[in-house]
Amino acid sequence: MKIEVVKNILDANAVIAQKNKSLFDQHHVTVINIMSSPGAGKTSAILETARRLKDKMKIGVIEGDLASQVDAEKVKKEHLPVVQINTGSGCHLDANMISHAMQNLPLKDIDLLLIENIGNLVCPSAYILGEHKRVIISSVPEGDDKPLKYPIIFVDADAVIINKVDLKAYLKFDMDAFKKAVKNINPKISFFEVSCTTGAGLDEWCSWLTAASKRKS
Ligand SMILES: Nc1nc2c(ncn2[C@@H]2O[C@H](COP(=O)(O)OP(=O)(O)OP(=O)(O)O)[C@@H](O)[C@H]2O)c(=O)[nH]1
Ligand SMILES: [Mg+2]
Ligand SMILES: [Zn+2]
Repeated sequence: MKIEVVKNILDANAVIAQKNKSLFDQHHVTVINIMSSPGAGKTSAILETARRLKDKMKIGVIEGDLASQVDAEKVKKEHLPVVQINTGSGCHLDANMISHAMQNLPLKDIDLLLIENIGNLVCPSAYILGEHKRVIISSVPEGDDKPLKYPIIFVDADAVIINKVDLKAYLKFDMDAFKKAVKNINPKISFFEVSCTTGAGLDEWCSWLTAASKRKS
């Protein structure tokens, strides 16, 4: 019985996510759901991506955190439209939250919407939001064993950014072992080795994102 209740919640979420997606498609907005553990570099990646792509496309952001507007304020300084969602004790974003947040965004003026999910490698994977692509950010200090311990987050992802490669010299991180573990879960996933601090690898990531975006005609 308990399992049935959970299933109903996820079914209800999927219905709202589909409505969100229809609205995004109607406005030709490409939506990326960015998931990672706390501190892996979601906000840093959003800011660096926006700096590189803002002359090519109009970017909007939804920030998810339990509390505070810290991340939204950083995005606002880049002069991008942004909505902050505070979940209180909630450990993931869901489609209903996005449905409310998107009412406060100028969708007709946005080509690419970057959603920063709550820092968590578990349940964000179960809640689709209406996104077109799912991206995981892992980072060198977290260790190369995360795909073995938290496989679920990689199952439906389209790309993995491995951030903080500037710290490789100081930490043991076996890149081949990490990629092998991810490919065992999801063979089709794309990898980007980047540093949001030095800028390494960000152009390749931005090219992938540009190709993934459905541009407005
Ligand atoms: N050395 C190094 N530090 C980085 C890099 N990217 C981000 N950081 C640092 O890592 C910390 C966390 O980065 P954020 O971008 O805030 O991470 P986040 O995933 O948005 O964090 P939450 O929103 O709290 O989950 C900050 O101190 C960043 O400056 C990187 O490529 N190299
Ligand atoms: Mg953040
Ligand atoms: Zn959760």
